[in-house]
Amino acid sequence: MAGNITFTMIKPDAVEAGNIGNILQMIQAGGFRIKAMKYTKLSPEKAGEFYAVHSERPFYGELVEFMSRGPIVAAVLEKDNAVEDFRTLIGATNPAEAAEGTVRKAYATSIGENAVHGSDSDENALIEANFHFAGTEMF
Ligand code: DAT
Ligand code: MG
Repeated sequence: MAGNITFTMIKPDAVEAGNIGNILQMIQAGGFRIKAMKYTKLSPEKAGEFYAVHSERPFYGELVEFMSRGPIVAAVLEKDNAVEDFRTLIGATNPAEAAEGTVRKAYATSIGENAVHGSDSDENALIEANFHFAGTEMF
């Protein structure tokens, strides 16, 4: 059965471009309820840990540098079928391939700087939510 939470980050590029409000608007219009949210900044160590699964990929260093270069908005979102529906809302990793109406189509500038994160499985959604938030910070 599909789970009902996912984890997202509004990435440094979208924060720098002033798109926090626009992206939160799309998320809420998409039917997601905010369970937890914070404005924070990842250290290079934390960014590296979060993306450890990509540590052997050629873009890992660039990814860690990008994700730690400025503040982000981290949030836990609730909706039926949250992981899959949120991946649909944000669109393909590469904005050149993202569908019309998706967050990445609207706000991502490249495959590396693609405005938002969305968990890829129910298992990872829980791991990622707990990586950023204590149980007492989720409502
Ligand atoms: P997603 O964020 O859609 O889940 P992913 O998990 O494959 O994509 O990769 C994580 C992030 O790494 C992605 O949002 C941006 C970066 N990335 C992925 N592929 C890349 C590439 N070919 N070049 C540069 N950055 C890349
Ligand atoms: Mg991913």
